[in-house]
Amino acid sequence: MTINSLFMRRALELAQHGRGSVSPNPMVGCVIVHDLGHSPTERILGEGWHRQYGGPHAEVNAIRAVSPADEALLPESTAYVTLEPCSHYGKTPPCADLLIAKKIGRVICCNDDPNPLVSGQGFAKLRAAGIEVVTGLLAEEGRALNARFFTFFEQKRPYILLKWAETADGFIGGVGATPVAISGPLAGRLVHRWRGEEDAILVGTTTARNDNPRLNVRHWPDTARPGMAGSPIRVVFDRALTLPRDLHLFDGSQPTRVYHNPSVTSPGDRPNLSYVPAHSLAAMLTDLHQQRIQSVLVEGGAQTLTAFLEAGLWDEIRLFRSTASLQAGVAAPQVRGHLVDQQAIGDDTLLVYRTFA
Ligand code: AOF
Ligand code: ZN
Repeated sequence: MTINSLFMRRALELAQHGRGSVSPNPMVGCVIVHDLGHSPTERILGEGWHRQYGGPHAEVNAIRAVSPADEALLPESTAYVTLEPCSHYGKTPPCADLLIAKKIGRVICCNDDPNPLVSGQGFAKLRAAGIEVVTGLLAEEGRALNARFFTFFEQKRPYILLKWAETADGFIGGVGATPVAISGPLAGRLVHRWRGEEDAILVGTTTARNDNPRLNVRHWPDTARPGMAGSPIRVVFDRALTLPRDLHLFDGSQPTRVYHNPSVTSPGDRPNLSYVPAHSLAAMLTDLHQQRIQSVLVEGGAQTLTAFLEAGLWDEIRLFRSTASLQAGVAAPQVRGHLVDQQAIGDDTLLVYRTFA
């Protein structure tokens, strides 16, 4: 490992402290190291990360951490930042301006910021001020850290997580309409934690009808993200609008979007319940993007999961495999992807697949 990647790994590590508190902003970390010219050995002058949506960015916190005595060393120092410093006046002033004002010697980043408000302009500002800029260091790690943020801006759709539980013999459901429990209680709690981490939760009509899910965060503390107006939103694709109106989904307790075929007339919006015409999954995802939804957890059922898989519209699969067998029922979808994690959750095995390694 080079010395540069060592410091960048530290910056990536710091960035992760923002998990759950900065969405829809990216997690960003910054380490300022005195390493140019005079120092015999490198020394960290300051570290910081983006802690809170709306709060100071990583670079600001790192600069603030530098002692007054060390400020004079900034022209001989490198700022390792996991993301291109911003160039815009958002909730905070531009980080590029701060780095220029502090006369930082060099800036090294993992990735360009995909946000069109910034993209490339942060680097351009720094270079115009004569600051050396290097980007692309640990680029894959940087992208994986903020996969939701990158997917949202680059693909103009939310990051899509598919979740299901299957038996050891490959069934996702039983023969009739009555739901069968496949994964155990610990897996169930974990799913509630995941719900709290994503912007939206989606189910298909069959699951909505048969399971009557609430799609809320009950079995885990809901750390509502400050950037979101109430989280997570509930989503159902009820093409022909045939779902009974007394389902939990329609109780108005959380923002809910019901997508339907444009040819069907909707009953009209109610508080926390919106009806949106969409002729395809892709159209639905475009609307969610317009609603600034960065991620969606798809909780089934088999038809819905298969539709996403077959359209290639997924980024991550979280699959619980139980030890039970059903012998008959609804076959689980086939998975193709990189297995990136595998762990025991109670009696079940959680397998995580991604489209990227
Ligand atoms: C950075 N450092 O730590 C973060 C950046 O509304 P604002 O002012 O918080 O700006 C949000 C945008 O700024 C966000 O969409 C992304 O483009 C960038 N985030 N930039 O230089 C940081 N969090
Ligand atoms: Zn910034």
